[in-house]
Amino acid sequence: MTRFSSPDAIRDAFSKAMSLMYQQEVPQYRTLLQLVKEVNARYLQAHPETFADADSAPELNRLAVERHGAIRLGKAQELATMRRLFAVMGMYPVSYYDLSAAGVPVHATAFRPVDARSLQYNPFRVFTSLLRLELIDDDGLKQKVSQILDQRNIFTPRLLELLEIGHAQQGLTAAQADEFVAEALKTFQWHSEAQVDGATYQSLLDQHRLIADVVSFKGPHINHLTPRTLDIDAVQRQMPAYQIVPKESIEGPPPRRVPILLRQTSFKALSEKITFTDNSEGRHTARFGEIEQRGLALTPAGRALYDRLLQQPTAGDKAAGLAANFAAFPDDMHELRRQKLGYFSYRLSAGATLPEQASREQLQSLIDDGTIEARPVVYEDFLPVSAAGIFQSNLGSERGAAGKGHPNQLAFEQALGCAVIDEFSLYQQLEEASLAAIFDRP
Ligand code: OOG
Ligand code: NI
Repeated sequence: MTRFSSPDAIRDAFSKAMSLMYQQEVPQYRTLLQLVKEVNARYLQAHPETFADADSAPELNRLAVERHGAIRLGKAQELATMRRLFAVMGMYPVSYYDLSAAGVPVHATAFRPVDARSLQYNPFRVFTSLLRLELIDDDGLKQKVSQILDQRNIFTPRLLELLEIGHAQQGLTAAQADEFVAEALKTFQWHSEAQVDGATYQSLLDQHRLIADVVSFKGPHINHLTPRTLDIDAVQRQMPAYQIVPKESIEGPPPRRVPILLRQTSFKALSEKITFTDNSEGRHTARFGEIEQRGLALTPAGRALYDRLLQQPTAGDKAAGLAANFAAFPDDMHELRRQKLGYFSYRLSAGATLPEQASREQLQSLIDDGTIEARPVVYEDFLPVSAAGIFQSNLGSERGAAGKGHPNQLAFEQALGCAVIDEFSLYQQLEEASLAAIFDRP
């Protein structure tokens, strides 16, 4: 029997290689990593209870390796192959995100690990969006774009071979996995030589900056990487001291005692020199760095409340108004659980044994008497309104017209070649499995 590398190990190697590559390509990202590391260390010093459990080593490790990235694809076939590429690393498409509501002509999914152990090992995710040609209203340009994209191949021949080999063997050997990581990385790397001439670039840009970014290059360069911090307000405050220009405001919920979902901010995209096929030169603004703080995963009821409060008009100052609106969202672990607004994972407290006759109906009293502990399940996904804010802050002011769209999940899944996984069902399963491990005795 040949031994194969585990998908977790390949994902871990890939995410580390990607981070190294991006640190070289975008030195400000290296600075950002340093800042986040310092802020996290200070936070843990000030809050030693954070990962105080005996079994918290994996969580600390997770914090150190955790990040997400994003790419923007041009055509269905690219997305379908990307799905196979990510599957090798144990990453599957979760959730459908419609960005067209915010005037960004893409829809998206996030490829990520789905089971608890893989998430703990390395939760690397890639937000992957697909251009929606049908939202370009200029017919001539639309035709030109599809011609350019038709001719593009963003994967190396060897990578395609390795995908076939992996499929036939049902795995990759260690040597093949190394080669896979190196070949896959090439798809995500930056090319300063555009695959269009200067005039074409300009016409794409005039339609929408995003279209220029997707169509003008040989590959879907990784456009940002995002480490996870325990204190995003501190990172946001300190960025200028590190010569990093932060986005004006943090996306997502306001600061709270119990963090929920996801808060994100970024630094402004770099303006980079590029050369066109006619040898003329220009500048392109696409690549940036982002930071995020993750909190409790919300149930559909919690999410509905979040969405409602986020959309509520704010009085006066935006940040203060948002905080005032969110006063209606319980900010206490016990209350969040009692009102079933979030998902929790349960386990027996250290040294505790479950009474003989105990059943799920007694969950609350077993928590009250300290037999069982409830811990918040971390949100692993993304927020479309935040994502649109991140897109817009880095694409600069809107140019041209991107038709306001409507979601089209079916078309996205046809391009992908499968249905996306429902995020709520994953969190529900996690909670359920933790209860089953306590109560379903043989
Ligand atoms: C993706 C923006 C979405 C996030 O963290 O919400 C995203 C992009 O700009 O391509 O990464
Ligand atoms: Ni992001």
